[in-house]
Amino acid sequence: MLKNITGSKAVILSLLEEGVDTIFGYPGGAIIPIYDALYDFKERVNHILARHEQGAIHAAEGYAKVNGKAGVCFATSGPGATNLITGIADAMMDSVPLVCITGQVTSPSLGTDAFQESDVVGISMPVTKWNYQITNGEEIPEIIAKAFYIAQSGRPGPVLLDISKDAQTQVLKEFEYKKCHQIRSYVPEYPTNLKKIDDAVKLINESKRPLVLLGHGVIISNAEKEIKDFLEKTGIPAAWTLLGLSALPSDHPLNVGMLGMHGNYGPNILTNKADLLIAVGMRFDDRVTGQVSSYAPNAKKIQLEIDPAEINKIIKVDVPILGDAKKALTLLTKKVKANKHTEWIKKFRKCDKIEYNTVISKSIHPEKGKITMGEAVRVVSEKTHQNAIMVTDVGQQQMIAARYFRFNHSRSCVTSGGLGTMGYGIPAALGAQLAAPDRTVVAFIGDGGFQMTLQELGTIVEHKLPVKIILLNNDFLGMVRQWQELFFEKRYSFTELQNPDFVMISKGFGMKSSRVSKRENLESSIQEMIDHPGPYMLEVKVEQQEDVFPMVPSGASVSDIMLSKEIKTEK
Ligand SMILES: Cc1ncc(C[n+]2csc(CCOP(=O)(O)OP(=O)(O)O)c2C)c(N)n1
Repeated sequence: MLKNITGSKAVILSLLEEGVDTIFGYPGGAIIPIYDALYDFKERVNHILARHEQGAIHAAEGYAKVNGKAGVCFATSGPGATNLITGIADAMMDSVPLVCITGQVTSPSLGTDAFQESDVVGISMPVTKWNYQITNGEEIPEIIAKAFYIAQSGRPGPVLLDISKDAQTQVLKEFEYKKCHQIRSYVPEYPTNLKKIDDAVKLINESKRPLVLLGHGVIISNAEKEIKDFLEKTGIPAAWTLLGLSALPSDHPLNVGMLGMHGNYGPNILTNKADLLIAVGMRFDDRVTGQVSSYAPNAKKIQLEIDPAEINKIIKVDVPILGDAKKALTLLTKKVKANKHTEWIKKFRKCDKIEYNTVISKSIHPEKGKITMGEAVRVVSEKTHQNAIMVTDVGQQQMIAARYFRFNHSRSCVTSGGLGTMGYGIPAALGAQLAAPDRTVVAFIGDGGFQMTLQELGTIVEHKLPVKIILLNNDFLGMVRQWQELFFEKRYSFTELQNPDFVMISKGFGMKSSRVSKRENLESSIQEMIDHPGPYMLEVKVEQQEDVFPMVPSGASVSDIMLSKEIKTEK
């Protein structure tokens, strides 16, 4: 037990007790004491000074998504704290464990509109899993222990601790750190109900056309092996949500592709032909279900879900199985009959052919015209042998990357799913690289999103992180332009961008960079980028008005998926 240490030192020691070795942050007046304490621990903690608090928090998210541990983020009060809010909301939507620590004005001045005072506890309340203000330094170890427990247990999420400046400078009588393993009235995980497992087994054994919907929960619960065992025993095809991407290798014979608005043709239309859906760690997001009233009308539904709030929230299910996906899958696999669904899987493969001929071949192997986003993604994927971590920003490039990048390993897709936060990609990529220093990290970024957080190129260069940034530049806010084209009579209201010289900007930060606009130079440019040992930004000038297809128009049924502007679904 230590005696007479400051609250600030207690913060750092508590983080060390939790095994934290990387912190993303940005200092300011109200958090100077904590930064001062950090100064003595520079050898043990790698503090990454972002160039904007939004950069720090998205980097912490990228870090957490790749290694599964909580990302840690520091910011000062007022504007520092409010700059974290988008990232906190993003982490809440995507179940990313974060512990954010903000400095706050001294406790006597709380509520007086003191300089740089903002009520960050109030502001972040709806977008945190838990938040708390510390005004008595003695609470620091216990509250930090709780923060890590809450952020990382059950359905993970972001926690914010707001620590007043006087609590940081307070001298604590004693400091002892005890990890938290339980909190009264907080149930992170329910034990698996064996009766429900039996009910599910019966439905699975009877089903002729079952489909697994594989979500982020599979990755969060480290259930990659368990889902594979389940699929291989039952012979059931599996489709994934955007955040479930990479849980199952792309080449697995039971992998039938992506669900949702820009997902694959087969899993979308066949959702409505299935007689059983088995949702594993996914929350029936509107981008996946399309019109709810016409969703999967012929299917019974089983839902494996850790968060009771997600059961029956959007889709009424026949058999809810609350608890950890890994445990439930193990039980299910033991009890289900071995099976094959050869004829049913053939239907998916038939759809794949239709999609390949109408959409995919044109997108990834175009013969003429400007470079397409799809072919750039394909080449990067091939040249990294499906082993890279793929990071994206938000928009067309995100959907194209999710559709065409291929994976051998789990935890290899880092993207902003629920909130769809432009500006996420560059900082998330730097966080991902810090979490996996030995892996190749490639980040696909649009020209709009690039300009939202490009300041983090400086952070990447400072830390010599060998991130490869592929800027897919169409000189448009592409995804919005696509909606304007399809649904607003081509009235391109404020979506064309007057862009800067991105190569010059990147070079200004000290990052090696180049531009490619001709198909014949694409492969060699990408190879050069990959061979470069340090950070690299490759600008690819792509077709300006390419659309992402297939597309389930917003609010339409998944059966109404469009293969192109002209081709509607043959039902
Ligand atoms: C912070 C934020 N603002 C606005 C949007 C709305 N939005 C979604 S996609 C998009 C266009 C993105 O354009 P760009 O970054 O160039 O990527 P592209 O779609 O062309 O690949 C916009 C504006 C958003 N998702 N996030």
